[in-house]
Amino acid sequence: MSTTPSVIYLKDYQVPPFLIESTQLRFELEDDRTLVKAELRLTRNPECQVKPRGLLMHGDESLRLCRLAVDGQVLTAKDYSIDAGALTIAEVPDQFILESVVEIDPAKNTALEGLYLSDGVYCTQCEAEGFRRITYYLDRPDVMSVFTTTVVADKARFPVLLSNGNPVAEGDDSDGRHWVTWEDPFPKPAYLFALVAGDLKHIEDTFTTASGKQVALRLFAEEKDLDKLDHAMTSLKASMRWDEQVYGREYDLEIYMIVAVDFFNMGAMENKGLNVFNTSCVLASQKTTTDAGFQRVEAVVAHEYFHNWSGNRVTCRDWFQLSLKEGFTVFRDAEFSADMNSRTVKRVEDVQLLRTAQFSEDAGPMAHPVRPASFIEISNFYTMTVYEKGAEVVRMIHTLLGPDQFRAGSDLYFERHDGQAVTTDDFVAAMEAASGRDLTQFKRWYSQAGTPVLDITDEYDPSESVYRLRVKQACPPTPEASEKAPFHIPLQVGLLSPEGTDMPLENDATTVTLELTESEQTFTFTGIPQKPVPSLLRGFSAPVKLNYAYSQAELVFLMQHDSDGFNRWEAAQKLGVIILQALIADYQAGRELVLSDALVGAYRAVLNDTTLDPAMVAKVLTLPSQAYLGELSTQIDVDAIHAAREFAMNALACALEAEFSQAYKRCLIDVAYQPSAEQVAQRMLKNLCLSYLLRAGKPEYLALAQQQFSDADNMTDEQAALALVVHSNYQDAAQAMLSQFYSRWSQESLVVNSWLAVQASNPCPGALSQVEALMQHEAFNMKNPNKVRSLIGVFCGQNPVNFHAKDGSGYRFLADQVVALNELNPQIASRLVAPLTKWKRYDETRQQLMRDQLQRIMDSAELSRDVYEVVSKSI
Ligand code: 0A1
Ligand code: ZN
Repeated sequence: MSTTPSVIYLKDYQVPPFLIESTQLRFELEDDRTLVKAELRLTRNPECQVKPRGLLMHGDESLRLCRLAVDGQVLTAKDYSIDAGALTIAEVPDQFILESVVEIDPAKNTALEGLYLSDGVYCTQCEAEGFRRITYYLDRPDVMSVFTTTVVADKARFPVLLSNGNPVAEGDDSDGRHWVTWEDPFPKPAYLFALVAGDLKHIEDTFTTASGKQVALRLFAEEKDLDKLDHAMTSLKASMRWDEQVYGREYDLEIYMIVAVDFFNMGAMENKGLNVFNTSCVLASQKTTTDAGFQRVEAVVAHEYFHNWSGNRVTCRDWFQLSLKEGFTVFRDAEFSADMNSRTVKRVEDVQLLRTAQFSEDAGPMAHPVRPASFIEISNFYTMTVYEKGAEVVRMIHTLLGPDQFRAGSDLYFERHDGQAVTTDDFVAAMEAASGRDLTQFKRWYSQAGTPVLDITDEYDPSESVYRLRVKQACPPTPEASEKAPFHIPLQVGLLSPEGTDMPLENDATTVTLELTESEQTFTFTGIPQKPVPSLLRGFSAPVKLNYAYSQAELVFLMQHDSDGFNRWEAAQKLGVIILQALIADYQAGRELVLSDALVGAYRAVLNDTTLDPAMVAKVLTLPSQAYLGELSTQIDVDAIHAAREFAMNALACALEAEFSQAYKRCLIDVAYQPSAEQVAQRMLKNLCLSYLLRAGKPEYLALAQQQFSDADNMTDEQAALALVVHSNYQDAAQAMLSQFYSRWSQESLVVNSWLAVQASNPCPGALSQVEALMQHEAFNMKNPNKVRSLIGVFCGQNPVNFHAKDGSGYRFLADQVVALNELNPQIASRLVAPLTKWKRYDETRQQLMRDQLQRIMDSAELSRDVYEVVSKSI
C-alpha cells in the first residue's frame, strides 16, 4: 500500500455496466506457476443507465497477463491499461467474448486468498474478493455467471481434481498429466468459485432428498485423517434433512463435496457444491476432539450447508449486505444445533459469546451497523456484529412474527429472489409481505450500531391489582453516529408469583412479548393478585443490556423457580456479577475479601438438585467470565477482576468440596463414549467439579486430575485435566503432563493446537516467555493461521493478566507479531490486532502503552489495507 486506501460507501452503489453470461476456465497447475485461461461471454447490463465505452475488470498486482483478446482479436498495450491491479480495456462492443491468459504463483501465496497451496494441496478461497487474484473478472457478488472449469495437473501427485458443480469430462494427457472438467449450472458470483487439487482420499455416502433425488456426498481429507470424517458426514445428512423439514429447502446438485485443509483463514467456506473447510471445523474423533469440537463441526457443517439457499441460491447484492446471508445462516445453524442438542445450553453459549465479543466490538473503534455504511477492506467486516448480532436481528423478526409467519416470510423470500443478488431490505420486505407487519422502525437494527441499554423500574398497586413496568431505552454513541433513534425491541416477559409459579397473563400465556418502540414506555398488567417478581428478557429476546434493581434474594428465587431456563441461568449470572463487583471494589480498596453466604447457598442448592440438566448445572455454577466482568466495567481493572474471581472460586471450592466431589462421581460415565447431549452434559459438569476440587488445595485432587488425564478415553476429559493442572499452582505436575501430552499427540496437528493454546492462556507469571519459546518450537508455523490463532491469538485474547502486564511487554509482543504477519497474511494480522484497539477501556498507563504500540504498527513499513483500516480507526 503506497497511497492512503480509499473508502467504499454503500450510498455509492451502482449496478454493474456489464454482466457475464458464461465463464469458461482452464487451470494448468505446474510446479513453479499456474496458468489460468479464461473465456468470458460479456454483455451490457440492460439495467445500467450509463454506457461506458470501456470495461474495467478487477484484478490484482500478482497477476501476470500473458494474453488478452476481444472476440478473437489479440489486444496490444495501447488497447488496455493496468492500474493498481485492475485492468481497463479502452473500448468494447455491447456483447463480446473476452479471452485472457494469466500466470499466478500459488506456492508463494501466504495470504491464503485466491489460489494457494495448503500442505501440497491446491485450494481456493475467493470470498470476498479473492477471485481477482486468480484472473481478471467482474469480481462483485451481483455479477452471476455459470462456470465451466477444467483443471489440469500431474496425475500422480494430484489424483483428485475438483471444482463446483458436476464432473462432465475427464482424460489423461500423454505427459503424465490428467484433466477433469466441471460444470456448475447455477449462476453464481465469483466469490463462490472453488478449485481443489491434491492427493486426497474420501469417504462417501448418499442422501435422498424429500422429492426423491439421490445426492452423492463426498468428504475429502488427507489419508491420515480419513477416520475423522464420520461425524461431519452424520452432521451433513442431519442438516440436509433439517433444512427440508424446517425450511422446505432441498439440495439442488447431484453431488455435495467437502474438503478439509490445514491452512485456512476462517472456519469454512460455502462454495457451490464444493465446501472448503478448515480441518479444525470438520475433523473429529473421540480420541483427538473435545465435545466442544464435535459440536463445532456439527454447527459449521450445517452453517455451510444452509448457505446453499441462504447465500448461494439467493446471494448478496454488494458486500454491505453481508449479514443478509451470514445473519440469517447463523440463525439457521443455531436453531439446528438447538434442535440437535440442548436448546437452553446452546442459547446460553451464544449469549455468552455475544455479550463479550460482540458487545465489546460495538463499544470500540471498529463498531459498525449490521449493515455497514462504508469500509476500506471488506475482510475486516466478517465480524461478530455481522454474524452474531445479525443472527439476533433475524431471531427478533422470528419472535415478532411467530414461527408460522416467519416461515411464510422465508418461503416468500426464497421464491421471490431465487437466482438473484439482493439486499437486507429485500429480506425484511418479504417478512413484511408475508406477515402484514410494518418493520420500518425495526430496520434501524440494520443501520444503527451500538448496544441499546434498557433501564427498567416497576410498581405494584395492590388495591387495583395492577402491575406496571416502566422501560427506558437508550443507545450510546458509536463512530458512525452520536444520536440514535429508538429501536423496535421485542422484550419477552413473565411474572412470577411469590410461590414461584408463572402468573397467567394476556390470553393465559405465561410469557408475553412487549414491543418497545419509544425511548420511554410503560406497560400495564391488570388482574395481578400479588406483587410479582418479573422475569425480564426471557430467552434473551433482544441483544441489549438490561438494568433492573433485583435484590440478591429475588435472584436466588429466580434461579430456583423461573420457568425460562435461560433466565434461571441469567439470574445466577446476575447474582455472580453483584457479588464479584463488590469483591472487585474490596480488592481495589485493599479490604479483606469475604465470600457471601448467598452465593454458597445458591450454588449448593443447584449442585444438590439431581433433577437438573447437568450441563445447565455446570453453566449456572460457572462465575461470570473475566471478559464479561470487564465488559460491564467502566474502566477494566484486569488484575482486580482476576483476583476477585480467583478468590471466589477458591472459597466456593472449600465451602462446597463435599458436594463437588459427590457430583464428580455422579457424572462418571461407564458406557462407550458418544458426543451426545446427555454425555456432553455429564462431562461438562464433571470437569467443572474437577476445576473446583483442584482449588480445594488437597493433593488427592491433583492425583484425581492426573488419573483422569492418563485414563481418559476421550479428548474432552484428557484436555480438561491438562488445562486445569497447567493453570493451577501445581507447576511441576503441569510440566510433566505437558510433555507427556506433546509426545502422545505430536503427529495430530489439531491436538497440538490445543497444547499450544493451553500454554498461551496460562494465567501464571511467565506465560509470555513461554509463548515466545513456543514460537521457535517445531510445532509452530507462522504461515499456518491455526497455529497463529492457538498461540498468539489465545495469548493476546484469552490471557488478560499476562497480555495486560503493566510493563507493556504483552502489547509490544503483539505489535511485533502484527508487523510480521502484515506481510505474510493481512487478514490474520488485522484480526489479531483487535485486543490493542480496545485501549480506551483501560487505565491511563495502559492506554498510553497500547497506543504507543498501535502507532508503532502504523509507522512500520507498508501496511496492508486490512491492518491499515483497523489501526487507523483505533488511534
Ligand atoms: N462465508 C464463510 C466465511 C468466510 C469468509 C471469508 C473467508 O475468507 C476470507 C472465508 C470464509 C462462512 O460464513 O462460513
Ligand atoms: Zn456463513
